[in-house]
Amino acid sequence: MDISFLQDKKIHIIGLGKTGLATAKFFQKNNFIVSMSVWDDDIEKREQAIREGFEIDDCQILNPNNDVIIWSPGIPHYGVNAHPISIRARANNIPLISDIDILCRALPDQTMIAITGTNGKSTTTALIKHVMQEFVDTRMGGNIGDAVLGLEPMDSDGVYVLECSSYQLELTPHLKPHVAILLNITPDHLEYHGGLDAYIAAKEKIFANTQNDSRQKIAVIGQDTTACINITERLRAKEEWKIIPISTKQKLDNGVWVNASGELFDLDGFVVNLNKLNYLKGEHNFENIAACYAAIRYGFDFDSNCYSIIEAISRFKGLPHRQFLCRTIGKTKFINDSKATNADAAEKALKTYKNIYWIAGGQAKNGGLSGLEIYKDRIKYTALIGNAALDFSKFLAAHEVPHTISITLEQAIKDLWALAQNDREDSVILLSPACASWDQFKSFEQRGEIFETFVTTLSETKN
Ligand code: UMA
Repeated sequence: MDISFLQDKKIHIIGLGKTGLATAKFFQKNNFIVSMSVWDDDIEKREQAIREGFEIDDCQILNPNNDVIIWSPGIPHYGVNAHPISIRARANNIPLISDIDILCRALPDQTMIAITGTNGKSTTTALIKHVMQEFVDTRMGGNIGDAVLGLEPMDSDGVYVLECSSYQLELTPHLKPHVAILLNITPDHLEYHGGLDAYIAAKEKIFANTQNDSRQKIAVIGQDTTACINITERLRAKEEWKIIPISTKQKLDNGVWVNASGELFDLDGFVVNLNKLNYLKGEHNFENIAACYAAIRYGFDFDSNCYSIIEAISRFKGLPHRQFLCRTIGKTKFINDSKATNADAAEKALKTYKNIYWIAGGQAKNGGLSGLEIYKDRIKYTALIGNAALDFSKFLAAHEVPHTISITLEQAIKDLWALAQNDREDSVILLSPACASWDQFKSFEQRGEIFETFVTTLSETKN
């Protein structure tokens, strides 16, 4: 990695979460090239930073000729909530940049795949990493959780797979991916961006620059949301990208699409029926698969055919806690969807499966289970846990959904397994709580891990 463009600069790292800490450690190792300070509004983080030998500076005085500010993506930097350091930076004409921007400048020739979208970007990123590593050395980072400057170095022929949030895209003017993927855009983070137009503009920045080399640049764009269709039109007019549209809602003559029966088509015709895959279920996952397939099939020239891509996709088990198939006993599948902390997220799981033994409850969100009653024919029985159990019980009773109040997760699994074992049809025991976890667990991750632990202890014999 060549960071000589930063020679003798003063780096200010703002925010000491995942991004800031990894970035600070990266520059600590390279302190012969740059000097550095850090800042976080949380005093405990500042004290910890001092113990680790970092200089603290809240950038009261800035030098436009010499200072570089690496900004953590979650810290507001415009509008009424703009952080004071961002205001001082703007007054001094110092741009705020992300850790990803440093990576892009330090590795100008490296192949990069960037992924964004409102929904599905983490699964798509992890899926692409899973498939790409069959063919080439690959690193994955960005919004998915691993800050990019903390990733292990690799050779110049390796590929970075970067999940980019709208926050990060605004801070990354040097992003020049060979393959850029925009899955979908629906309203999100509007308070941060100050409105839908600004959010869409941030997402569109994934296509702002193309790498100045001879390779064809590929833009994979979902056609199932209006904002993305409009972006496709704008991009077509510029003729810088080869556009591969994708859809799970409409037939596309020049793209990758999935029909109502789950059949995936590419530019040459039928490829595979995605319902045959063991792990990635549901229409939202079909969009993720279509994006991954399009990116690798049309963005790279590996010694592979479409079936080796599909074969690798078929082995991807999904992200932890997101409709993750953790065990199958006889005709029953156990699905950990602990990440479903609200009704919208639980809906994705309820519409994916049939004959569901459902675990719901926890710390309720506004609206509770409202809207999910339309899936009652798919739900065989529900076990309710946590603080929401009583209210949810009233809701389910009003909609004639059979249920019990199990209180704890362990009891819920026992209650449902006792019933599911006697079910002659294929069934799923689904943890998709539509609630936050904090009444009974530290996090949704812990809730999912405990679910999986209990499930592994179940015996295959009948009670
Ligand atoms: N802080 C301040 N002042 C403030 C606000 C925060 O000093 O006014 C400090 C906090 O005390 C904390 C740090 O800033 O120490 C947090 O910075 P951050 O919010 O940027 O979080 P990181 O831990 O650096 O994580 C970020 C992404 N978080 C956000 O964008 C909110 C992570 O995405 C990402 O995984 C990580 O960088 C590594 O790239 C998470 C996320 O929620 C998953 N993303 C949003 C989403 O997916 O919807 C965009």
